[in-house]
Amino acid sequence: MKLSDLAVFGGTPRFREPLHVGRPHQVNRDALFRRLNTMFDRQWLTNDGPYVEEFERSLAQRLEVAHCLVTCNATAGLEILLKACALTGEIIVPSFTFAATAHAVQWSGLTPVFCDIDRRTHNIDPRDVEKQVTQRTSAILATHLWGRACDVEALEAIAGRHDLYLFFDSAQAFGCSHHGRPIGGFGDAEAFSFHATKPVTTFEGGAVTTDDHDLADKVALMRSFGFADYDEVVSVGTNAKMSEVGAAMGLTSLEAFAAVVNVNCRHLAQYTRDLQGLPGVTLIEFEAKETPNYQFVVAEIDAESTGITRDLLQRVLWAEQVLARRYFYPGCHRMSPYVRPDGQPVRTLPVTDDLASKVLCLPTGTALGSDDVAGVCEIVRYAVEHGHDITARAGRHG
Ligand code: T4K
Repeated sequence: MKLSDLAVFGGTPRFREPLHVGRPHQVNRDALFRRLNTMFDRQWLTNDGPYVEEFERSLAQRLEVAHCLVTCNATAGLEILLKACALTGEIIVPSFTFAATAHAVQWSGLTPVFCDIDRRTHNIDPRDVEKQVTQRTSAILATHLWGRACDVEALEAIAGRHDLYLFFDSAQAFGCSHHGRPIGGFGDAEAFSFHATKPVTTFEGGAVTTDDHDLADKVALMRSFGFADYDEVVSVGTNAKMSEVGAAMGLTSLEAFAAVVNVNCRHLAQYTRDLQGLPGVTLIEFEAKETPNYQFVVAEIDAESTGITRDLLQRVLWAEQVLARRYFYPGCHRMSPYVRPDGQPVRTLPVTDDLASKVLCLPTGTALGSDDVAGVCEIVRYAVEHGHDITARAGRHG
């Protein structure tokens, strides 16, 4: 292979069709259509229908939590949670997370206070969390990034010491565990996502899980206009219900979950093998004693060792139709709704900034075969082994 064979320099793209970081997983369509037929026969399409109830029961059992309340998406679930607890002032959140974590706080009229992360785990750093606690802080909202659990115990201790609510954004952590216990029952409550790209999907959807009976009652009311009964509104509320179509898909998708995790796990093992020994390319690892869902293949690209920046490597890959993603660049603290009027972040977050310039998520999921993974690895290996030459040539071509 020569440099000019790379699509970024005019060669033919390696893949005819784009490879996405995560396409929706296939489900058993016959099973789904059977459920939809039943739904039409029952003439019950939404508002706590039988599929929603069945899906909630299955989830609560699986997550070993007293209450599971499904919602139209995770973002709405988080917003309802914040509202249900009547929070005020500041909520401590990681910056290195999907924008929805911060948006749910800001959208609720609260102030997100961004925290730095631990370099090894990519999760919120409890030491920095404690430094950010003020008189105005009312909660910590921590993300289990990539499905790897936060330092739950340290966060619980901080929340306990300062009398704060503790929530987890578990949008990426369905099926994952912490010290062998399913994520879902930690803190005061957790919120999951069942977006189209998730290992369990309801097209759009989410869930709030909690062991707190009062909180569960409030969330249930608020996701359905505050209706306690017909004509009886007892709280403010919104419409964050999941439809029966979504829940039917969720139940069907749940049946495919183990197979999806197996495929993702196999892909990660292949990436790890094929990229082994490549200087400056590190894949994040998952603890074998936990139950990761392996939804993300996360590489850290160290430009000093590779001679090619993460961004240029991404350009090389995109040209080959490998749509690798810079999740979660640039970090919420640098996104325009959250910066100061002069465009600068309110706080500097050195670890977040460093990782936001290094992380590249590679394609995985059931839409990929092992030949696809091998092809992606060949491109990454070639690009890194010729990092300096590619950088020089890209510089000349702009
Ligand atoms: N908190 C955290 C920590 C989260 O990660 C998320 C969601 C949330 C909260 C909010 O959850 P929800 O309110 O959405 O339930 C995607 C997902 O849209 C988002 O749900 C997810 N996190 C995030 C990590 O990834 P984008 O901006 O990358 O979306 P998009 O459209 O580019 O999709 C990703 C890939 O999937 C693309 O390569 C295209 C492909 N795709 C997408 C869809 C929708 C398909 O092939 N088919 C499809 O139908 O955010």
